[in-house]
Amino acid sequence: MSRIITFGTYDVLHIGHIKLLKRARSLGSHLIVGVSSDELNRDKKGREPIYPLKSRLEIISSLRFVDEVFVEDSLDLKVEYITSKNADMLVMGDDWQGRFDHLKQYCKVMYLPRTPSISSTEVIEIIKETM
Ligand code: C2G
Repeated sequence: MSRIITFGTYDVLHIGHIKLLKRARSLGSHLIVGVSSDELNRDKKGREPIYPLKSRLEIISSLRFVDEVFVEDSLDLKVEYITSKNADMLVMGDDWQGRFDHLKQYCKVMYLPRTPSISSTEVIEIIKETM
């Protein structure tokens, strides 16, 4: 059965993350999540994650529909990650639509609709406003 791989920072976990991971897992029999390092998040989002890597790894690996986690150190190592994890399919939210099509020579690539109007950044803003 197929091994699914996906990547993300997964900071300040919210329903959009959960829905993506559940849908990804339902497409196969084993879900592997590459959790972005703190440094990679700084590069991607220009800020430190709220939850440090150790916490984000433990939170994601505690989800019953996640089978394996590892640290994603770079956006440019996907071929290495996909091959070393023997992934059959890469699944990402469609905010990444098209960005990983070049990986179709290594595995299937599927983009799933993002859950609307929620993001870690929005959650952080809402919390700040209610302080
Ligand atoms: N996501 C979603 N709906 C939201 C927010 C996020 O479906 N409302 C999805 C994203 O599309 C992504 C996953 O949840 O597939 C993780 O989101 P982030 O933690 O924001 O990850 P991102 O910064 O997109 O990092 O190598 C790829 C990058 O590491 C992805």
